Amino acid sequence: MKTKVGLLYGGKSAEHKVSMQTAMAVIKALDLDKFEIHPIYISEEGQWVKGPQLQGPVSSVKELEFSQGEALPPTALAPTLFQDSQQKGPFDVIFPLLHGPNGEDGTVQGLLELLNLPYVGNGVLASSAGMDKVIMKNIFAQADLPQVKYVWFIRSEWENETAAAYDKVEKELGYPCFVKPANLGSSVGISKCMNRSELEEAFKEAFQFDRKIIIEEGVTAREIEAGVLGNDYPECSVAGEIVPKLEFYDYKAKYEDGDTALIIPAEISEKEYSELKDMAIKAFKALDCSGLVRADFFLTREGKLYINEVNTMPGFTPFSMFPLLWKHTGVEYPQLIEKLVNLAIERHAEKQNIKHTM
Ligand code: G1L
Repeated sequence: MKTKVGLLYGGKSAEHKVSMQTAMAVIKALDLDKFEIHPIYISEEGQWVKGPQLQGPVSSVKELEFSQGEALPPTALAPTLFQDSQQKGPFDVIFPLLHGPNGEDGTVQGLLELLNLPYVGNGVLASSAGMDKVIMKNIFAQADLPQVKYVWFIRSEWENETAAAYDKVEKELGYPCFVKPANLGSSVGISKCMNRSELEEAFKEAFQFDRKIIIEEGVTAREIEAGVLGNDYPECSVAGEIVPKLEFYDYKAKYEDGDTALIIPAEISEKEYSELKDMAIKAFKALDCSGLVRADFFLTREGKLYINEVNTMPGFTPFSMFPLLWKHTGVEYPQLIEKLVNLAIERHAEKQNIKHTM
């Protein structure tokens, strides 16, 4: 019997196109002798449309943008999409390729939990905690993971005591510092500040994107990343380095120009790698992750390693950091996808044994 994979992609977000491209790559990599592929497209308007089973790779994202059929909001469509008359799902596993406020923040994961369907990647808790930089960093702090200094504010605190907010940043962090919206997966609304007037501008900018912002101490450091894969016994990939061609890459550089170089494996010492690996796994466990995570670090010239953040839904084309890190570790893209599907099914099976009453 083939494993029926429901591929969920598109979505109401700035990353709609990235999701479409990623879906195309995943379809191409899935072994059709083992898997049936059932596409579920989420339009930019947020309508969910179930397409016909795919018989092979598609040559254009157009082929994945279904228009007719049952186009409804997910709540209305969920029963027809995910259940048949025997109350058994038509899919063995869902592969959610979604980013941003309605995909990787745990809401889609919550829908899949209610439908009792296995799904690839992180659960509700890790997905939502990982979307909020402040919550994530507070959890890391509690796990004694080294981090650069940070402070945060909600909009009303800043509005009511504006000068006090800037004073706090200057007293606790100083310059340079980075101001970021707490809740965005991407790098929009991020500024580097060298003085008070830049700080004031940066607060205004960041608060356009979120009601909560985080300010981080600026350190001069290399950016090193690693992939973590597994459930209860996660494993760490080799490390990779991101070398930005600009001093600090903004949204445009990172997502449009592709103006960064990836060096895999990163040229770091054995001792540095060993420390990084332990930290990546500790972060994975601290956030109660499952499936996968990309852990991002800063490494200073003095050899001090800080965890920056983890990404519960990292870039996932064959040319993205996470799949490339695993390729260099010995796991090719199709194999990586198969492992993730199996991890999803295992986690779901284990959960079925949990008692809910005495
Ligand atoms: F399902 C996985 F494996 F957990 C998974 C899901 C989503 C891995 C990576 C992603 N990434 C994305 O969906 C995206 C960053 C391409 C969003 Cl557009």
